Amino acid sequence: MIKSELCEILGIKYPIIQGGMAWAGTAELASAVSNAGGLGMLGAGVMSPARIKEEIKKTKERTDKPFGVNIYYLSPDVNELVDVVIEEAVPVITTGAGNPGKDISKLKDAGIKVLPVVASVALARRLARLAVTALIAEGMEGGGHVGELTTMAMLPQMAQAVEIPLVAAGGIADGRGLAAAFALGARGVQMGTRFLCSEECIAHPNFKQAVIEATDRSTIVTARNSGHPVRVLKNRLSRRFAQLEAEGVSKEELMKIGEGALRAAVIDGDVNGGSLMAGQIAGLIKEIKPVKEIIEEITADAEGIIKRMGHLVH
Ligand code: TUI
Repeated sequence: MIKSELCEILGIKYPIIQGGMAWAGTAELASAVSNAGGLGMLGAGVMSPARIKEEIKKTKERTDKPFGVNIYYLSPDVNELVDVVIEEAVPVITTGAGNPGKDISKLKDAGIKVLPVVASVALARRLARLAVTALIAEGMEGGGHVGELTTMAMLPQMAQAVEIPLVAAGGIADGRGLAAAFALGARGVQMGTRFLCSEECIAHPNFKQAVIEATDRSTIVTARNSGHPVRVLKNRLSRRFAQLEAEGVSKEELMKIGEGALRAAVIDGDVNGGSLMAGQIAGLIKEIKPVKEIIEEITADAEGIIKRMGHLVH
């Protein structure tokens, strides 16, 4: 069986964290992932603090296993969201799209495990000094808000720089990816796009179908000029987005369009006008499966791969 120290640290069976996807990371998905032995995550994303509180309550009703909340640091409600996770004694939080440094001691004092998403060695070093629980190194292969480095290039450099456990994210959706993550120095993986295409995820069937139909070159990064680049499936909106960017539309305006469009994709299934956030690995995903099957298949495949890799040593 595949296990690592991440399992002991988080109290989970398999070293797999579900990406805290905005709109799609609801109680339904998070509780399914936690019940299957991974770490389920609620995507606070652009949800209001009141809404996320409801999702936390729903998740607690559906699982007695650890779960977490992802706090998106570009959200205007970050401070309130931090208060909510403390009030609700959420076991784990991940953070994204910013530096959560100012909130670490408050969260740790409340007994919450903190796993910031980082996209550079510099931020990893700074947060390691604040003794966060672990770091999620998310490469630009991932969907949604991305940095500049690839998972492949970032992991070994981060593993060299810090001693705390690392979780690899971006470009991982199967046993090969999990095995590779261990080789790169990670102690586990975070996956978003794979779990988006699960039976339990509430994302609209049209969005899931668009991922199933995607190939290796179906995604692009938009809004690079705005300082908040976002990886999405190519469609009418992403082409319009690229045009607005070229015309110099402000980054606030682009963010606003992006937020409304993410809801349109996930909830309404608008595959033309919606923001279909998905990672480069979308082309590998060919079936919508139950969360438990996804997790068990990936861990069993990784186990086989790691065992067979032993044969390379003579
Ligand atoms: O947060 C994500 N991915 C997301 S959040 C999201 S919600 C959204 N909704 C509408 C428009 C745009 C987004 C969709 N996808 N991933 C975590 C992540 N964090 N990836 C990269 C980073 C990151 C980047 C820079 C983290 C820290 C950072 O710090 C800058 C620095 O100071 O080094």
